[in-house]
Amino acid sequence: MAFEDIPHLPTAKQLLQSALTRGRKKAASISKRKMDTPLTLTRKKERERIIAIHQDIAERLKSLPKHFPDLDTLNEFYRELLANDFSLDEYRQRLARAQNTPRAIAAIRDSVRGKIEAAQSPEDVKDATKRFIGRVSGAVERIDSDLKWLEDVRRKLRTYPKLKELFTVCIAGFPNVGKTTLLKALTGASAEINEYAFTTKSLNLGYKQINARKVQFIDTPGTLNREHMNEIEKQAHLALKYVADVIVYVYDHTESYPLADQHALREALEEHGKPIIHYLSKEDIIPEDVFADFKKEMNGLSREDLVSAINEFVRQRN
Ligand SMILES: Nc1nc2c(ncn2[C@@H]2O[C@H](COP(=O)(O)OP(=O)(O)OP(=O)(O)O)[C@@H](O)[C@H]2O)c(=O)[nH]1
Ligand SMILES: [Mg+2]
Repeated sequence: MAFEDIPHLPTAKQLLQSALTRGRKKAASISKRKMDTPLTLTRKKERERIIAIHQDIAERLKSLPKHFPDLDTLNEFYRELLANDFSLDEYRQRLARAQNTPRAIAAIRDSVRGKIEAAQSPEDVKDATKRFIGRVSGAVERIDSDLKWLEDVRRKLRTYPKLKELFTVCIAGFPNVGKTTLLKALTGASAEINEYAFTTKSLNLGYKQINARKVQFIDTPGTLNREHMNEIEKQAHLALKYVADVIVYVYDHTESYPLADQHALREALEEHGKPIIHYLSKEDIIPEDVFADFKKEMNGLSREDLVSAINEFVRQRN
């Protein structure tokens, strides 16, 4: 999903200015031929002007559906994020309106063209062009709010995590348990690690080649608030729901959060119906027997065993 490639949208005023400039240049480029009378020369210039005006607007607006995501094929992760920020119906309507404007302007151009051909004086030809520009201005101004709205969408889309369509492992768990540290150890991704909770404020992504296949890792922020999720918690929730093929649930036996709570969050994650690997962090600072018990009782894995466990899921998928 290359949301960052969506071109900036002009305002109605900019769209019109650019088209008029192009029309003016085009008209100026038509030079008088020997046989031309003032009337035939004016006709030629105005004909070319209105064609250029339409073309300029069409070029800017017709590519919109190519750049803006098609809701029918958009990954559910992004569709739900978008639906959370904007009305999808409104999105469809506004996009369609902007996209259909060139067709409306082409119809105006064609009707004005007849008037240009029929005009009997250079003044009448220029009058026809003036009326054309008036009607085009109206059509463009009518989509001014659509363009502004779509520009807001474009800016928002750029802030969404740039996920790839790959086998995906989501790393989840309580705050401060070592999720980002694990991501970094596995993939070398650069991301902020701190000794305090809620360090991760956006989805951190990392990639690792596992068994000749590129695997995507998503480090989610500690998802604690399930009632009123903030933007990042929502992204994490949607990644777990729609993107994850496997969840690595990070347990921390050192301090902080009671184990019962850590179990409860893991159980809540089972709602997604994804395989969950139990991983125990901070192996280096917890007593050996605690680690051994975790391994036995929870079918828990150390970092060493983790990659081969993920590898097994990747292999099954192939
Ligand atoms: N000794 C030791 N410390 C660790 C290990 N993993 C993480 N830590 C420490 O635990 C703290 C939290 O690590 P993070 O990786 O930021 O934890 P997180 O789960 O991503 O935290 P949030 O993003 O806030 O949810 C940091 O001080 C890390 O250095 C580990 O395996 N061993
Ligand atoms: Mg983190």
